[in-house]
Amino acid sequence: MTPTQTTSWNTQRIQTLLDLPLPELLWQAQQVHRAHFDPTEIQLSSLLSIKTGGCAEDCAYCPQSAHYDVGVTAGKLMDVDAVLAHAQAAKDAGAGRFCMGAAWREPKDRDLDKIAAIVRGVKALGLQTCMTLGMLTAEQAQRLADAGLDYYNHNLDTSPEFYGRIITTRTYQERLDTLQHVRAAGMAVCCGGIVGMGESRADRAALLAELAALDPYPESVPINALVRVAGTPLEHAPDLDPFEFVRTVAAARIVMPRAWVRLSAGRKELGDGIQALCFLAGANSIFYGDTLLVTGNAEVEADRALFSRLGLRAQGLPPAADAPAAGSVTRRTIALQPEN
Ligand code: SAM
Ligand code: DTB
Ligand code: SF4
Repeated sequence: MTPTQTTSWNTQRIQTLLDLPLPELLWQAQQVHRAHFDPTEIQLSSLLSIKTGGCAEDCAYCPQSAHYDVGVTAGKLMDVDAVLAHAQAAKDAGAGRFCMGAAWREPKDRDLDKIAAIVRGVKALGLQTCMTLGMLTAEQAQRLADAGLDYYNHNLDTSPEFYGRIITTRTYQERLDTLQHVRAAGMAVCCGGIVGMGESRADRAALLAELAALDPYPESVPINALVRVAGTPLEHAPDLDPFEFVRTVAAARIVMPRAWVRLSAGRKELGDGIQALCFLAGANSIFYGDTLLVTGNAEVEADRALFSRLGLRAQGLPPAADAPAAGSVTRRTIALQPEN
């Protein structure tokens, strides 16, 4: 068994976690989080759409699908230098990882030379690299790994049972096959899903069970809150109870203890209070930068202010001069207990 594998989390057990009173669930998640991470450290990933719109797939949430009239103009794969300029700016703003997305069902082999040049260039800037380009064959995954790509993002999105309501142009099994090719090529896996598409709590439990059963489970788990984009079939999806999002984050932390659990799309709409609860629930990564792929993200200045108010710091940066270290907070709290 690999170090990051867990075998015992089935859908039923995860549903039991999700059903806990929120204080119980958060307490369990916090204990797991603190056993593996500094709870004040947050990993920052910045996103860039390197090929936008016109996608052949019919993912019901996605503004980049050619099936829906959203007003996104389809573009070509960006040139290497243009991507590197965005990557440098992300690095200058404090990001540690640069994630690049393409609105493809799958990359064409003829695109991979340029993709490899982009990976090499971004790495040379001193950033970790992640790409999400759709389905990969084993050979394509190997070419990306050979170029030095650190992470590949490919989401399961939702439970196997709910999946058919969201996407009809590719199967759940095809997603699992791509993840297997990414692993076999030696890259780290970034894989998560979307909350708020009208799925049930049982569906969220089943998604987390699928993720936890990957062997090993993903190093990085993006939890997206659906961004309801006008023109997509999910434009009028019912409002999500934000505490359901917090619960999903907490359960992800518990069932995948060493994963970086990322607050992803929809973070801005969650607001500061719910984001703070998510950090208490074990989230320790965010998408950082003013845009996601085609929709807006929380602004960089707002994130800096939030981190300062919460005493959080970006991974790799020292704590602010006036911030107490995580360990000293714990010790001070203990010292305040009445002595026997
Ligand atoms: N085309 C590639 C693919 O789907 O494999 C990569 C890009 S795709 C935009 C990456 C992920 O973004 C999707 O799997 C989905 O989880 C997330 N996503 C896309 N649109 C979203 C939305 N409106 N709200 C929340 N998450 C979204
Ligand atoms: C992921 O799980 N979320 C990111 C990233 N992986 C590529 C994408 C979010 C997209 C949100 C809608 C948009 O801007 O297109
Ligand atoms: Fe295409 Fe990816 Fe959007 Fe699906 S999520 S429509 S595959 S860009």
